Amino acid sequence: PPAPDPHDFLAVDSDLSDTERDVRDAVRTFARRELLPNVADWFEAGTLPDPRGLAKAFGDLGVLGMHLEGYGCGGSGAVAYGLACRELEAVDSGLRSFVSVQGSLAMAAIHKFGSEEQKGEWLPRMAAGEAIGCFGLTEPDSGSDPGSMRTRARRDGSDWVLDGTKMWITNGSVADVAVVWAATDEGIRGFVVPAGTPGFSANTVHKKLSLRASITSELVLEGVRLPADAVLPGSRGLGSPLSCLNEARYGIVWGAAGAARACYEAALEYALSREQFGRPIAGFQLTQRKLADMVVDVNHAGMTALRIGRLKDEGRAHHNHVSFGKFANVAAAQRVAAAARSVHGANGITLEYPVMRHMVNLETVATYEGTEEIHALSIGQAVTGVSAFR
Ligand code: TGC
Ligand code: FAD
Repeated sequence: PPAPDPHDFLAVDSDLSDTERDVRDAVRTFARRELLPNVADWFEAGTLPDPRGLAKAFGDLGVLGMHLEGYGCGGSGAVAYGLACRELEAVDSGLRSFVSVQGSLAMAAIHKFGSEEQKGEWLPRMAAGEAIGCFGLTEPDSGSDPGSMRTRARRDGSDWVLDGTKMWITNGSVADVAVVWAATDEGIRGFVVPAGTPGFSANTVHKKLSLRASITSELVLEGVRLPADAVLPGSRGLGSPLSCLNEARYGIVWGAAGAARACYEAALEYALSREQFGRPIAGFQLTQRKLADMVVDVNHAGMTALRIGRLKDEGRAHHNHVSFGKFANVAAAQRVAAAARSVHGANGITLEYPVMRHMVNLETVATYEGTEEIHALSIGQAVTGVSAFR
């Protein structure tokens, strides 16, 4: 049998279909040509300089809402969507986030719970990247426990009036439309809030040390008056936003595998070319131990992602499978990024190499979409039958 390929040790990608491989190659080519040469500058600047151009480019590539059916969306399988996330996050977690928030959160909420009018109005434009969406669940005082949210929507005649604050909202200040979750007398419901609505404003969060090539915002809702048809009619209770989170968390399962792969590949290349004590540092046993640990983590993450993807394509992925994948793969990526950074020595602390950028991005990835602890508790509940959340 052929020797293992260092770039796909367990030949995980040989289990992909031709269609899946085509998606992988198209997104990889785009990401390496259009994103990779710029991402360090965007990260250093702490912003995305042209979010509308980026949205349009992602729309043209076909990755916005690519796993949703109809309304101009791609209708791809779960594995194909995961591969797109993997290739984007191999460049930067912030770029995968852009696609996750648009397709798996904002568009998925409208797709799952919206009326025909809402779907027809927003989904084709969002799939094309002509309209940017955001998803407002987290609040300053409600993060892991979104059920404690204070944002309220009350009826006033046939209108709805929303008051509250959302925090840490990706793309909030560049969005054309916000899907905002609010407590009502009928439980938590989702609302479609166009950006120009009086009383709605967004402030960009600055001084981030992680996910810098991404726009993060506070959303302020002060007496935002919306017509009766602004509510997502199918949304009822906390389970509605949580079901959208499953979609985005699934993308992170793959994305983290991509970030891990990028760090491992950078470390391997660096270790083979960097010489100390008269030979490449790849020849030292301690470096080889790091590379061995990395390649195991990268391949475990890849297999986990593909397994959960196949379950999802068969309609058998429970949300605790997704928790398993997010928990395992983000932790694996964090280990790989930290080890890869050390292999790079002083160069590893700069933006000339991708490793520390990935390492600090992964602090966000371990926090958003359910922290490491929340997913540990979900897995703990799944295996014991006992809830330890509260
Ligand atoms: P709990 O009583 O357990 O659940 C309430 C209802 O929801 C159901 N449920 C789920 N449904 C679908 N998917 C899931 N993952 C679900 N988890 C729970 C549950 O069965 C129940 O249904 P029902 O019919 O019985 O009412 O709720 P809890 O208040 O105890 O909270 C559970 C907990 C802690 C797991 C949940 O609140 C949680 O996941 N917290 C983490 C919050 C979070 O992940 N926030 C993410 C915000 S969005 C974001 O970060 C975007 S980042 C940008 C990017 O992705 O790039
Ligand atoms: P907290 O919930 O306050 O948690 C603090 C610590 O306490 C964590 O270690 C946590 O694990 C631990 N903890 C909490 N509860 C328990 C428990 N029961 N048992 C054990 N430990 C516990 N949100 C959105 O709605 N939309 C977005 O687009 C979005 N984008 C984001 C982008 C970025 C860059 C970041 C950093 C966050 C984003 N978020 C977004 C918010 C994100 O989902 C929350 O930060 C996350 O859910 C955690 O909430 P918190 O930060 O309030 O931490």
